[in-house]
Amino acid sequence: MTTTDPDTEVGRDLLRFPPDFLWGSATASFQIEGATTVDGRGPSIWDTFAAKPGAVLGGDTGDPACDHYRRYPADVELMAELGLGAYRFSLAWPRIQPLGAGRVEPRGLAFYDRLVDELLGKGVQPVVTLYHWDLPQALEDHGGWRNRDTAYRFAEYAALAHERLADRVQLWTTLNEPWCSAFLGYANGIHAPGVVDPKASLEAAHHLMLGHGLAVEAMRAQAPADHRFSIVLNFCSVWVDDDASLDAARKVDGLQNRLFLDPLAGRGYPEDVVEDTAWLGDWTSVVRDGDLDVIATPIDWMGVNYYSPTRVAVADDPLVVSGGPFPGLRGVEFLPARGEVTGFGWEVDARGLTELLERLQRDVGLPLVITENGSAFPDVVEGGEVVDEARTRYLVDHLRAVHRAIAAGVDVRGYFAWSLLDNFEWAAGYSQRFGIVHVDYDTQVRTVKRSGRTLAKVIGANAVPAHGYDLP
Ligand code: IFM
Repeated sequence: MTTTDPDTEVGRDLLRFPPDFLWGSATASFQIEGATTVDGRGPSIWDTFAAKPGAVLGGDTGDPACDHYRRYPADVELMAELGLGAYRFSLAWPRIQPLGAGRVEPRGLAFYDRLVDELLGKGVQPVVTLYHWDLPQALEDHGGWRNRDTAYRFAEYAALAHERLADRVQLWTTLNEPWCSAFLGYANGIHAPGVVDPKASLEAAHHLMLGHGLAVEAMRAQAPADHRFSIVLNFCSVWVDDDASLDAARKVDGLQNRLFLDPLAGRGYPEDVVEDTAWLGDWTSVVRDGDLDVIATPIDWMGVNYYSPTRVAVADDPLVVSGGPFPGLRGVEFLPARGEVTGFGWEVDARGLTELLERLQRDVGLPLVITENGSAFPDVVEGGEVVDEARTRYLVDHLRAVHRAIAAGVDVRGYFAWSLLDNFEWAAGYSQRFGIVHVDYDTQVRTVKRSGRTLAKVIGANAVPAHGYDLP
């Protein structure tokens, strides 16, 4: 590949990123905060779900997680030591509105005030996600995202949180991965609230997207001109071995990527996905006049979460229900991962990220930020160190993939490693470690892993090595 842009020039040893590239790491409230009953926080669907026997591996819960609610100053100090320019974190809606509507809990807002001030004091730019899955349980008691009303409650909450932090936070994300909230939460129920109702999961997806649009409208109406709004989607590159399987790839791409991308881009819900899922019943009856315009309200950037490619093939029986979280998916077989896999069994192949970014540049045309990318491996602390070679390779290989996309002309503005800290990995509890910083859950001691030190060097150089995994 040749490049003419000096900012992304391929040098002999280093692949340089654009000068104002945003380097950060990401977390989410329920995964790290702990303190789930402190300072008036209301219960979330994840508190309820984790309390159900068998729902979360090992019976793990959100307490104490990383005890970040109390230890945030030390964690911010760590970010500064790593040289992070930005930190992506989420607000816990039930800390701010314990019942999801009405009464606001001042101690919840005060926590995020303190966190934002601490970040700014250390020169780390806060990037706020409003919803990373911890829906107030009181809203779920009325149907959660299956209920249209939740979209309006979300917009109210977004507006009040934004108003409080607007003088210090410019970069905002509405939802993290609505695919997961809708389909893991309501289609196969492996995530909170644990509902198994595929048709309702598509209705939930619509209400999530409506909530996103309403929230952007509400925040934009009160925001200074320099505020930038976004949504974060979890995309996958869908790979097949033969042409006969291309239609299987279309179906998975439709439910994973286009169902969310197309309405944001003003194209409405993809007709083929609506047709593929029609046998579940007409979920589009929840789409009211004007909803699609609200969802397509302009945003300023798109958050991209990428972990792994997905391999599929056409199934022998076109009507066989594929199972899993994809509502209404038929005639598709999911193939096993190939080559290197992570602790979760996810295939490691950074080519999927370059391919995805190039596709998003064509399909969306917005500035892109990698808001999550990372890998889980079973780390050990030895002699006070964590030598996580596999995660370090994953990190550097994926950064090269990002660089390749930038060199090919894709407008990528930043990269956030998932995750700053090992944390509560949802249904897998604490069994999967994604952190660039190790957390000892007994002592809460943090140990920066080799991957964390590598990211710090990458940030310092604003470049990744062209070959190998070491930076001076
Ligand atoms: O830990 C999650 C995160 O909350 C959302 N994106 C994927 C990560 C790894 O599974």
